[in-house]
Amino acid sequence: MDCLFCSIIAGDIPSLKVYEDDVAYALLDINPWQVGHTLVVPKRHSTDILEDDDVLAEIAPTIAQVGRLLKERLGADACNVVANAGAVAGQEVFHTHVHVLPRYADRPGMV
Ligand code: DGP
Repeated sequence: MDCLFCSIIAGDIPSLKVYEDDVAYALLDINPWQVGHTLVVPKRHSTDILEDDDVLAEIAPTIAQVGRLLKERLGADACNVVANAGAVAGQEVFHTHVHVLPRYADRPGMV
C-alpha cells in the first residue's frame, strides 16, 4: 500500500487514535501545531478535500464530533478546522484529511 493514511487506517502503521466511526479515523498529528492537534481522515481514499463531494459530506459530522471531543476532553476553548488542498497550499499527505486544532485561551497559539 503506497498511501500513508490508508496504511494507518489498515493498522499497518501505528498511530494514536482519537476517534473512529464507520467513515473516518481521527489520529494525533505526528508534528502538532498545538496540543491535541488531530487529523480527521476519511476511510475511503481520495487525494484532497476538493476531489469528492461525497467524501466531504461523509466526514463532516466526524469533524464536528472530534472538535466537540477536543473541547470536552482537553478543555479547549475553540478549534481551528483547516484543510490543505494541493501541494502549493501546503498539503504533504495526498489522502484527504482535515486538521482539527484545539485552541486555548490561556496559551499562545502556534497557528
Ligand atoms: P498536510 O500538510 O495538510 O498534508 O498535513 C499532513 C500532516 O500529516 C502533517 O501535519 C504531519 C502529519 N503526518 C505525516 N506523517 C504522519 C504519520 O506517519 N503519522 C501521523 N500521526 N501524522 C503524520
